[in-house]
Amino acid sequence: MAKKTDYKFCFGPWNISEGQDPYGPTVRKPQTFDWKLSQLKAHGFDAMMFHDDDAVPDIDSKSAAQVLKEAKALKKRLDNLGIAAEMVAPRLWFHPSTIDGAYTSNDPKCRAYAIDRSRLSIDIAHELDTDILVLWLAREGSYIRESKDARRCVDLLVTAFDKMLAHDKGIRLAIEPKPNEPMDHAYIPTIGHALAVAQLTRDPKRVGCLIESAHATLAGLDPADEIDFACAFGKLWSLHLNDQNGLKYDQDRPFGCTNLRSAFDQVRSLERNCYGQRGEYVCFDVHPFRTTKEEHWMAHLVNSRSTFLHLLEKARSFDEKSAQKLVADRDYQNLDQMVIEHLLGR
Ligand code: GLO
Ligand code: MG
Repeated sequence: MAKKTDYKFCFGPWNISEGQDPYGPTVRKPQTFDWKLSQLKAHGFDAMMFHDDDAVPDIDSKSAAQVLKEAKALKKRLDNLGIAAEMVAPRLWFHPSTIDGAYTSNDPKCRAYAIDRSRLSIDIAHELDTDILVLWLAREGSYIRESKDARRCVDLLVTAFDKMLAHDKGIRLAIEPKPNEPMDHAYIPTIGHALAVAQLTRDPKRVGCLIESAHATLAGLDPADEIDFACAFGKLWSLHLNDQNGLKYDQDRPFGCTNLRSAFDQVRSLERNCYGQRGEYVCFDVHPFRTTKEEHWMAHLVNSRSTFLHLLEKARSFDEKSAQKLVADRDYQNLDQMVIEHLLGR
């Protein structure tokens, strides 16, 4: 029997969020970075994900030398605590230069800013000893079709990725697709798009993807099928598990919160693809409900991890033999019921 994976878990500092939404301010006082790190360890997580400016705050006001000095100091702190850095992601959606997109901005100066900042993020990743640069292409899309040339934007994305790949021979780019929000339409909405663009770059084997459950759902796709698709290419290098209740704003609900069966299918798919056996982490990109009190602030992360582990038990104890018999007999009706009863614990 194949060796069972011991999964490793992580989250990002932004997942301990303060409750701001477009209609109201924060409702919890910001926590210190040290508190977040201590919670991570205390609750059985192994690594943290970092935006470049989570690792080095106020990054745009600092020289490259200063940024790298601070990244080095952070690495020391992480080492002392036994915490790994899972990835670094350039936050290319806050700065005035990224208002009209980053790599696909119509303004060449803005595109240059985005590429420079991405190269600096790669250097931070290097200091933090991770070879994964996550690219959530937040503003690479349009509000109206006529504002950008979508054909040219594909070229601009490839140009940007090529510059990153050339900057560091060891870096791998993990594209995190999302179909909409903040844009009306994004240029890389699905894993298929991400892996197709990877083929146009100078080193396709260093361009892969990150799947977020909610983003797949927003694209009208099944997250488990997206996982299988990415794994068929050996390109699933990171993962943001969470949940999403239908086609509305990106909710980042706790894993399994809305569709337990879909969560079960995602875990099954991870298992059959041996996700994690090449060092990949299970990350939860989840946010607390706005109603959450400070004393319950870690619950959405702790619960997501616990649901994952319960579903892992369910995936491993699923009676595959009986299931295969039903498949052979094309008795999907009873296969369906078998899954339901298994999830109900009968
Ligand atoms: C937003 C994304 C975002 C990214 C994060 C890492 O919808 O899921 O949370 O995962 O910024 O780049
Ligand atoms: Mg995400």
